[in-house]
Amino acid sequence: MAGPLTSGKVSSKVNLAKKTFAIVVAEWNEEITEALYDGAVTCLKSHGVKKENIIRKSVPGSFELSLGALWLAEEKKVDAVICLGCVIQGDTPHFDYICQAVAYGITQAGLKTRKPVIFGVITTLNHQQALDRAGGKFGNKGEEAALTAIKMLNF
Ligand code: DLZ
Repeated sequence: MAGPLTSGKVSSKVNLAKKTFAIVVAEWNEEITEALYDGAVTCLKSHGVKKENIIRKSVPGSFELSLGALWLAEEKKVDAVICLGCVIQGDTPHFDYICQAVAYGITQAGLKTRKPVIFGVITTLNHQQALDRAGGKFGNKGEEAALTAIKMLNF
């Protein structure tokens, strides 16, 4: 099922050539998160964001996205932060703790800094579902996250 942000272009009232985006990428499930990153960068560039105004930082896992995002959002030059991660369910409740913590932490980073901090984290039951959302049959969540950041800057 598609949401309003599936893919494509949004018209921007703000001059995106003057905006700086920070992208935090989790290293866990790297194959997926790198595909999300590619989707986000392609989307930002296609909307006129300059390559030099896209900052990339890596964190070990999705749990660390919140703090990475907070640090970046606190930087004056950063206008929006996009968090990219992929949490795949295992045999233990670990999945639930990470998903809850990262959703809460990313929300807090945005509220504390009053900047858009976008939740581009795939939470799936298996690897195939993640592939489907990282450039597969359900689009690319990284691209959606980038579109969300652009929309929030136009709020
Ligand atoms: C430990 C862990 C596990 C089991 N699974 C994932 C995952 O599916 N996706 C992800 O991004 N990170 C995972 N991690 C790592 C945690 O996010 C975190 O990096 C560690 O618990 C250290 O704080």
